[in-house]
Amino acid sequence: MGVFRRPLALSIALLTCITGYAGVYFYTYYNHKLDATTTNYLVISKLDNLLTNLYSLAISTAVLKQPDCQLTRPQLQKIIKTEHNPITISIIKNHQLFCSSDPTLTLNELPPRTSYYFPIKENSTKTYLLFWNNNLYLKKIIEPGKTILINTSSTNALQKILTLTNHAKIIKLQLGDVTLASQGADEKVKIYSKVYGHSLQHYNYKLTAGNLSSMTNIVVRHHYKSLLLITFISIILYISISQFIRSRSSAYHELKEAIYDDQIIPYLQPIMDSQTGKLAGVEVLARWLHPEVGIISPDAFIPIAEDTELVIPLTQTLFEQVAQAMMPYASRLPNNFRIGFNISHSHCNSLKILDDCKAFYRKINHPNINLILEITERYPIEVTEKTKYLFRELHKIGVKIALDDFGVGNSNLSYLNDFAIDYLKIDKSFIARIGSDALSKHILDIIIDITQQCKIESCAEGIETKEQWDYIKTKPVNYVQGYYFAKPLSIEEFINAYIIPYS
Ligand code: G
Ligand code: G
Ligand code: MN
Repeated sequence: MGVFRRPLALSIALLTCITGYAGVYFYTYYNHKLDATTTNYLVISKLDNLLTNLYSLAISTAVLKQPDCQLTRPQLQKIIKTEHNPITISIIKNHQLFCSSDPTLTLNELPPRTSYYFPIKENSTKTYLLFWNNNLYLKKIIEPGKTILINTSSTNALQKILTLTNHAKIIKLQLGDVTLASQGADEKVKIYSKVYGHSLQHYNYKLTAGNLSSMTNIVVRHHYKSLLLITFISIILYISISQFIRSRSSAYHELKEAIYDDQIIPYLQPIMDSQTGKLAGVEVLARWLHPEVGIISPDAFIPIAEDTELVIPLTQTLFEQVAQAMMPYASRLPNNFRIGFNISHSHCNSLKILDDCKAFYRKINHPNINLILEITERYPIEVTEKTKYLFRELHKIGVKIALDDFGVGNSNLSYLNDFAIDYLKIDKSFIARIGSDALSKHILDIIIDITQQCKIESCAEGIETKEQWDYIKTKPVNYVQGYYFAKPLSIEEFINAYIIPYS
């Protein structure tokens, strides 16, 4: 009972929170992956372009007839004329510079074997890219002892391509043993949400694109507002679910469990004959014996029962418990002993109460007992054919109908006729004002008058003082009830105080 309330609300709130976080994480992850893929393709196409360009320059140079440099140089210069980047093409013969597009160039030294060589095409042993003196060269061997060397000024050409996109992305280019990274990045740096790529033209390189910081880092840094919002929503959700469960289903379920767990028990308040002052009956008042809270007043749970169908089993259990407990003492009770049950207005729409009354009589099985149903006058009761039928049938089996709390509610005198009311219970608020103001006293006298005129029995509720009792004593009221005579008692207390001593 109640114990599962908090974990349930907490689980739902946590689930929402985790789902929200996961959603943001995967959204970010997916977006960055997509971004990295796009970057990769872009860079690959630029690299392929560059390499294809260099390669085709080499091919164009290889097909030239090279009788001497004088004739060859203009042709080389013509080849590079269309290039945007500063490019030099040189032809080397037997380790000597034979001819170069740049007439000022003196290439004394060929790139040593220790510089970074690697085949530009897969399975190609004749065309290399190489890094030498911070420059990038394409080296193509066209026949033994004859080489074409194309210089694209510097490695900046590559760096520029690698750095051309969104600077949050890191790109690493792997050419054989050499790794180049986009500007500002250490090539050993760890890359998160990686995407790998290869040349589309079968050049011999590998590319990685991704992010420098971890995904969690990016999510926290870029989406902290969403995370805060999700956390906030989860907290609100937790609070509202807890409240909702507490106020609604939990109260209902707790009461339902209590009814079937026999925690709802009857208390009996003695009702006295105003002539003799002796016990004439009892009013059954529900109490909830809560294992943790203790005794709970009906004001706290009767409204929940009245709003739901629980009022029916609740009343039923009181009927059964009272019948069961009083059965052994029925013959020792005073003649015409009145047992009054409070019946909700919502209960009057159901014929079930008729069966409950029959069952009660069957169980008690003694002519001494007079069953009374107290229907509060505080809420209007619908006068329908069904209710009229119900009250007729109740009368047939000897059940009396009392109008409870009379005078404070609708004071609907037509009920007296419609339901053939047998008994009026005068509300305690009129009794409480005895001796204080004349008007209330007057109203009280009028109500008593009505009962006289209509030949209806009456009971004055809530007598607490001798003064009140002395006043009522002088009036034609049949019964009295109140703390002055007795408080509501448990069945055991009632039997010990009112039955055992007199038998
Ligand atoms: O005994 P107490 O003053 O706590 O009762 C408070 C209110 O609860 C009273 O108006 C009384 O009529 C109502 N009440 C007590 N027991 C029952 C019951 O079994 N059924 C209904 N419908 N009302 C009850
Ligand atoms: O609505 P109904 O008349 O059923 O309510 C009866 C309620 O009045 C019971 O809950 C009972 O505890 C309470 N009651 C009984 N006698 C007295 C009394 O003398 N004074 C007050 N204040 N309440 C009383
Ligand atoms: Mn009552």
